[in-house]
Amino acid sequence: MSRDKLPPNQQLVRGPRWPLVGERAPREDDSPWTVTIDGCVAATRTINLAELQAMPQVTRAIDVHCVTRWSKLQMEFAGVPLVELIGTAAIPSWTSEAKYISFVARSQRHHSTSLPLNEVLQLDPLIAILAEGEPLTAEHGGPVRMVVPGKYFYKSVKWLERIELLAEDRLGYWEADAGYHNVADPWREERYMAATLSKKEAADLIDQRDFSGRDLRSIVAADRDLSDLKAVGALLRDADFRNADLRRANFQAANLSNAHLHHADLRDANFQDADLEGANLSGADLRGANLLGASLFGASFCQFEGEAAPDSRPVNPAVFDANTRIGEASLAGLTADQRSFVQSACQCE
Ligand SMILES: Nc1nc2c(c(=O)[nH]1)N[C@H]1C(S)=C(S)[C@@H](COP(=O)(O)O)O[C@H]1N2
Ligand SMILES: [Mo]
Repeated sequence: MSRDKLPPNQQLVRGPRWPLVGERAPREDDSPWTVTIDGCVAATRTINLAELQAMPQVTRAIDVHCVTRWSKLQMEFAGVPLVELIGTAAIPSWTSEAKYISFVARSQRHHSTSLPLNEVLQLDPLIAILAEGEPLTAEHGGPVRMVVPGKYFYKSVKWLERIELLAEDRLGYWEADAGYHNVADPWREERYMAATLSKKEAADLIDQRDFSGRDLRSIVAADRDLSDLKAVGALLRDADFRNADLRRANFQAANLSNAHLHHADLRDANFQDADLEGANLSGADLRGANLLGASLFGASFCQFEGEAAPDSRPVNPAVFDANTRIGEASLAGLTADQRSFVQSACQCE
C-alpha cells in the first residue's frame, strides 16, 4: 500500500480492526427505520429501510480517515448514492435556497454534521447499508449510515434518520461542541478550528505559565520554556508543544488529543487522567512522567521505519525510566506495535 495514500499524520489500522468512535448505539426507538429528506425541498419525502434496500445498490471502496489519526484504506461499502435520494445538479429535488445539507442521526443527542451542498455533489457520498460485505453493525451506524469520501470520518453520520437541505449552515455536534474543523479536509489537516485567541493573549498566557481550565485549542507553544506549567483541565487539542520544555508541567485531566508533543521535555510532568488520544509523543522525554489513567487511543511514542516490514525499527523513540507510570488500561488503547514498543522501553506497572 503506497504511503502517499495516507493524508499527513495519519496511521494505518493494522489488520481487520475497525475502531469505534463517538456514540456507540442509536436512540432506543421501536418505530420502523425511516430516512426523511426535508428542509429546502419541493416536497418532503420519507423512505423506509425496505425501500432503500430495494433501490439499485452500488459498492465502493472508500478510504476512511478519522480525525484521531487512524485510517483504513479501501473499505468496501455498499448502499445507495445520496444523489439517488436528493437528486443531482441537473435534476435537483431541492429549492433554489438550499446551500447546505445536514445529516441527522437517530441518536439520543440528535447528533448531526453538515456540508455545503456543492461539495456533497462532488464527493458523491453513499448511504451505506453494508460494510465489507456484511450489514453494518449497530455500533458502526447500522442499519443506515452516511459514508462521505474525502473528509475526516466525523462528516459520516451513523444511524441516518434525516437529511435536511438548509439555506444557511448549521454546525454539527463535533463542529460546534468540540471545535472540529467544519471543512474537514484530511489532506490539509483541517482537524480543529483554532481557539479565538489573539497573538498577544497567547503570549501573555505563555509568559504566566498558567493554562488551567482554558480553551487553548491549537495554541502554538513549540520550543518554549514552559517548565512548571499549570494546565489542569485545559483544552489543548492539537496544541503545538514540539521541543517545548515542559518539565513538571501539570496536565492533569487536560484534553491533549492530537497534541504535538514530539521531542518535548516531559520529565516529571503529570498527565494523570488526561486525554492524549492521537497525541504525538515521539522522541519525548517521559522520565518520571505520570500517565496513570490517561487515554492513549491512537497516541504514538515512536515512528516505525518502513511501515509494513516485520523487522521495522522504532525511530525517534520516547524515553522512559523506572519512574514513568502508565497503567494497563491506557496501554490497551495503543496499536499493537506502539504498545510493544512502550512495554519494552518502560517498566510499566
Ligand atoms: N451519530 C453519530 N455519528 C457519528 C459519530 C457520533 O458520535 N454519532 N462520530 C463520528 C466520528 S468522529 C467518526 S470517526 C465516525 C466513527 O464511526 P465508527 O465508530 O463506525 O468507526 O462516526 C462519525 N459519525
Ligand atoms: Mo472521528
